[in-house]
Amino acid sequence: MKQPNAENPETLTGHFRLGKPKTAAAGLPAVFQAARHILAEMDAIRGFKALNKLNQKNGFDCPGCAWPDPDDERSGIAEYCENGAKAVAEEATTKRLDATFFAQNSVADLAALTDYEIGKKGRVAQPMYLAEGATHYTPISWDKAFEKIGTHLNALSSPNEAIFYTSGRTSNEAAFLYQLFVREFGTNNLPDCSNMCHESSGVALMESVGIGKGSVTLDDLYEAEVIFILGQNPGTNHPRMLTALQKAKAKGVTIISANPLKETGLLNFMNPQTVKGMLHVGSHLTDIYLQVRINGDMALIKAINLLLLHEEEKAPGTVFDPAFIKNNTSGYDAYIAHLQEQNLDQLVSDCGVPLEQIQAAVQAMVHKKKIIACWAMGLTQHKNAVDTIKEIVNLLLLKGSIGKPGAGTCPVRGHSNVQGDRTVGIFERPPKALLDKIQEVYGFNPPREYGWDVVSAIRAMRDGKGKVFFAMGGNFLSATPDTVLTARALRNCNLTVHVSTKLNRSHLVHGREALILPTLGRSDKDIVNGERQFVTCENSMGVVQMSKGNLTPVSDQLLSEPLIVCKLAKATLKDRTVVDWDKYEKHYDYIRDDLERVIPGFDNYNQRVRHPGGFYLPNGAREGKYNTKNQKANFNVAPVTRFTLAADELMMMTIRSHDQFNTTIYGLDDRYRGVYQERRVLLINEVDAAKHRIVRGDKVDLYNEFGGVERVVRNFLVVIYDIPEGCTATYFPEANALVPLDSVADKSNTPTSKLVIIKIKKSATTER
Ligand SMILES: Nc1nc2c(c(=O)[nH]1)N[C@H]1C(S)=C(S)[C@@H](COP(=O)(O)OP(=O)(O)OC[C@H]3O[C@@H](n4cnc5c(=O)[nH]c(N)nc54)[C@H](O)[C@@H]3O)O[C@H]1N2
Ligand SMILES: Nc1nc2c(c(=O)[nH]1)N[C@H]1C(S)=C(S)[C@@H](COP(=O)(O)OP(=O)(O)OC[C@H]3O[C@@H](n4cnc5c(=O)[nH]c(N)nc54)[C@H](O)[C@@H]3O)O[C@H]1N2
Ligand code: SF4
Ligand SMILES: [Mo]
Repeated sequence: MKQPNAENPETLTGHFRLGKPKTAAAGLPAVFQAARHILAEMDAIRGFKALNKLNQKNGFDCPGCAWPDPDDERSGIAEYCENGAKAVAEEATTKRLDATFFAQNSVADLAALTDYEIGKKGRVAQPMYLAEGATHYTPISWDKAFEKIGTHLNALSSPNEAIFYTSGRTSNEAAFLYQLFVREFGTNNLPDCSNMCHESSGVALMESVGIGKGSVTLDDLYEAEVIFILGQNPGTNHPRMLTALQKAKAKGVTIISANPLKETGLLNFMNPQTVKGMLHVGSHLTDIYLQVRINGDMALIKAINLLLLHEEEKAPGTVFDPAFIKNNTSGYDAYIAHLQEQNLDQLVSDCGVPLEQIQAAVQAMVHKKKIIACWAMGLTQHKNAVDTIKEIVNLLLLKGSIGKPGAGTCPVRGHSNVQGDRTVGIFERPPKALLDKIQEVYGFNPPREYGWDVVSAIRAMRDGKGKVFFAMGGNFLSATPDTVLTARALRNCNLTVHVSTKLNRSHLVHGREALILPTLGRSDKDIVNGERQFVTCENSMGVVQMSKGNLTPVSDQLLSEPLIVCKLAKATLKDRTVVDWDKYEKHYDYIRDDLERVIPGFDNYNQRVRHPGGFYLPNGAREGKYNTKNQKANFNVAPVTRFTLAADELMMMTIRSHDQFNTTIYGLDDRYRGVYQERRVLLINEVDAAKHRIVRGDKVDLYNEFGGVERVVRNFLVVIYDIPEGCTATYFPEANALVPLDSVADKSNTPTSKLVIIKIKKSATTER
């Protein structure tokens, strides 16, 4: 085994413990955990101050996920969940990393720590610079830092040699200015975390229903008859979705879940904001649990659609919605012909769900016309992700379940403003209308050639074509696939720059020179010219709201993201720029005024966003208007992809534990799944374990040979788990070194992080 996973230390904690998976989510333990995480990072007064304004209409947007807040009344005590509190604890920590810290800790020493240990160090407190060949970061002034970046950028032989990444926490204001600067500089190289996340949803929905976002609002969930949740673990990743599901349940909705794991949060929920919940009385959530095989969703949905067709044939016009289909869709006949060619037994065997359970799901839907489909990474990070999502849309179209209350698409977004970033122009494949508008409003001609997404950016850096890497947030090294290759790519750059709140591994696996630019987080008070500013974010349901931090920043040397972009633009473009960056530096209202002129749907932005709760952006699919090429909602015909595994091969999905936010590791427990104090674990079915002659607690190495390259991660502890045969699970990012860069989704180019072929070998290494 040649390639050790050097960029991701393979140390075990030595404290691994297994418990029983939990049968109900939240309750008192959630409240306890929230408090514990807050108090570990700050004193009680700061903690109270932060939580008191979290998700309130006059407060700040949760830096966790993109789940929406209620439009109407909000709880004055706690409008957040355990993981929202953890996100705030992580960001609002009072631990600070200044020049002394970086003088005492070399880059190599820090890189040897686990992601958990790195993250717990604290907030970066001043701009830091790593010179070529240096072992330690040293302080640098903001002016010098911008000058250095400008010099590097201007020395490139083409603007297309620079890459400008965005993670999804960046506000609308910062993101809008960022894409404006990047395009005036001359490139569309704007990869973002979305490329690894919901890109497949965006591509599928755009082609199917004409908008790359979901169509439902929170209130639709309460009007739905059926909510179908696929490839999503809301109990951990969108915990307040459970509150919404509980409310929907009380109104009589049927919940169907499709997931290879019996996720606790989908089973039962003890709402910590109710007396019952605190007394450990839970609400049952999922009615029909379809424990589908990894990537079995296409076959599963097709089987459902086929059985629905059989019912429709028995009583025409009663199961499908003929009027909707006739007036709004295209491709119905071809799709029905395709369904009729399907072999039900084959579909059943492909998805791994017993026929009776599929029939139960069909019975739950057969006479219902208000269905909502929710999904996340379990659908998007697959080779056939775009077609699978279109198959879900096929189901909704057959039932006329879109463009009316209580029905529609609900791709549940990840980062708190990932949807907003795309809305305001962070896109490597910008639509012509956006570029035309920028030209009209600003007077410069933005580049028309498409830029690099995440996967192509890594290839470009590897091949020496991408030379300066700039990241607006995120942790590119750990979040991307093929960690060893990506490390090589980043090290190949002349300069890597990270605008960051916390220290992370991407600062430690760097280009020839590197910079860390420390920035304000959501919870931080942002004062410009003596006036307190707010920024705005768009949640998963298209609501734009203001977010106003209220905590004193840990250092007076932090700059807000909008100001960083303005100063970067001035230092780089100098008198080449036609944009009035000085104006934007004076007040964020000026940014919003101009954003409104470029991006549709933001009319009277400054006025409307000051309205408590914000405003909804226009959404064609929600209103029954399908802005596709043919102005129709399109059925899609795509086959079930089948692949055979060799006898020693298994499928692996890389998933999140309950104690992390992407590469930020809050803690070492995955409480709901009963895994404690260790992240290097392999969840495997007992039959597969027996086949591989491994038992609980054994230490194994995982490897594969995709494209003739051997990839390996060492020291994973075996956990026997209720997961379908042939399927295994590990945590992201520990297993990312196994995800091949060239294994991507068709059309969306998203890494296939939910289906990696692996082999297992007992570890020869001793624990370090
Ligand atoms: N606390 C917390 N919240 C988060 C995040 C976090 O890391 N921590 N991350 C945020 C981000 S950026 C995102 S994108 C979201 C992610 O939210 P999720 O998509 O819920 O996150 P994952 O852990 O990747 O889980 C995917 C789920 O899909 C299932 N799954 C895997 N493969 C398949 C499959 O082939 N078919 C089906 N049907 N299911 C499958 C897994 O068992 C798991 O339950 O959460 C956001 N919110
Ligand atoms: N194998 C595998 N890989 C995956 C996934 C998977 O499921 N499996 N999921 C993918 C998904 S869905 C996503 S979205 C990506 C996530 O990819 P990223 O968005 O790149 O990663 P994060 O871990 O969210 O980034 C965390 C870092 O962001 C910085 N940060 C936090 N808040 C702020 C802020 O307000 N401003 C700035 N400037 N910086 C901030 C901190 O320094 C922190 O260390 O990972 C992807 N990678
Ligand atoms: S559900 Fe998401 S946005 Fe809401 S409080 Fe929890 S982490 Fe924050
Ligand atoms: Mo994501």
